[in-house]
Amino acid sequence: MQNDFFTPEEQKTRQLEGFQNTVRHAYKNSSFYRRIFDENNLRPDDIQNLSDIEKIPYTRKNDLREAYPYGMAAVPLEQILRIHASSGTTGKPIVAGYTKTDLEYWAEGVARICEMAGVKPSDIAQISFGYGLFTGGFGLHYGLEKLGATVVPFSSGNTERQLSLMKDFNTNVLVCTPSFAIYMAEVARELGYDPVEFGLKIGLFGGEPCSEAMREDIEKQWGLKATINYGLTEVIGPGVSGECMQTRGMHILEDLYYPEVIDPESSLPLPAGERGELVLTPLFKEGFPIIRYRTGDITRLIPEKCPCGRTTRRMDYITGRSDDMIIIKGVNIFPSQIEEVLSGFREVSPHYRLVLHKQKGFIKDLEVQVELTQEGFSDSFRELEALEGRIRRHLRSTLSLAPRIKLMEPKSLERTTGKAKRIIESEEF
Ligand code: DLL
Repeated sequence: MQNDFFTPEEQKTRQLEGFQNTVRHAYKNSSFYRRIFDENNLRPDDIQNLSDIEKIPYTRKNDLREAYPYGMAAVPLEQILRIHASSGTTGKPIVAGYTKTDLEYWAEGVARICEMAGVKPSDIAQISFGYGLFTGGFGLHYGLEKLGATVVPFSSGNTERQLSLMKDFNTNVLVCTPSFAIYMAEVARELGYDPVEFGLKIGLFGGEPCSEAMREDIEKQWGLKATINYGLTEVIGPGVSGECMQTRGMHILEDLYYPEVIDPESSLPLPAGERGELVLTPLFKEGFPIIRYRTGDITRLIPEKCPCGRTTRRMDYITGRSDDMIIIKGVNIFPSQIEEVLSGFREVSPHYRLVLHKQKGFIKDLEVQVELTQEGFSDSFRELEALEGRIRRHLRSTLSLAPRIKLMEPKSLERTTGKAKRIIESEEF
């Protein structure tokens, strides 16, 4: 696992080599990239150093949708050993196919992410991500096995049984979305347990944003160290980046994934350290290679070195997706801004929902449904009204816009065992 300790020069040499190999392979074997290169008068030999990659156009989600199901393949289908897909909310799913070599790199990468987070071969890890077309379950599964940990492949759902097996099997690592970790703690309490009694040591959380408030909540409730990791189906699945035990940003496996950050509007590269849209190129992929993929995820690369000594750069937590931005009455809002304001109120739970009231396709109004905690709940109308007023004022000063607030009873918002769905659209006529 010395890969995380390369000097910057060694890192660059490896990245250039990986980039050139990927470009050569894609040009030769992918009809999609052959067309893109030809249209732009590019040849693989035009990539002589890392800055040359800016000559290559970005690949976007829509390109992958149009290529459904196998248009991105660069090997004969008999060499594809596994297929995953991400459903998204609209349109056709995005398909990813993996060769034997791709699966080996993937497992190796996820193993490195788990090791960075402090997981040891002697640990017992329960995987509560869905197994199936979603990459979360299988991705973490093979990575943890590669590391030598004991895997309990529970998959998602059936929360009470998850908890009872966790106790019986002496599980000490929990692998799931942060929102499911919160929900599991809630169910454990309802069953009369203090989650700390479960003896969990490390959480490997990913697949959706996790605010600092959520992390603190999870760590306090379970008495574990919560680490966050990141990835996406289009690029591989989980295992693109993950936190070391310093938990100050996610180390990107830079020998395997080449990161860039661009301005989502102008599409131009941003100076080091600035926040923008993350663009990724996996440097080893055979099955469905992808070059300069616009992830839609908003983050920044952290220029400072990590105290852990690894030389791989870290990416900051995702503050939103470029397509999550809500534009309402000309004001741009990211759901994470709302989450941050809400997390400052001890009367409200980490569960919230944003309802976009639309008229003729435009967002007319934003309603923030805020779930109260048991302590925040009150019989007094006046107290609730005062709380609502305080939340609205805080949101107005952060967003420059005052959304509608709807206080919800404790435990009334739907819980999920996978990724939380925070945004709902409602069309008004
Ligand atoms: O969610 C892969 C994954 C599974 C990563 C398990 C980590 C753990 P998709 O279903 O294709 O793949 O969704 C990818 O989820 O573009 C981000 O918007 C979001 N996402 C994933 N991890 C994080 C994270 C998997 N740590 C999309 N923080 C990505 C914020 C995340 N968002």
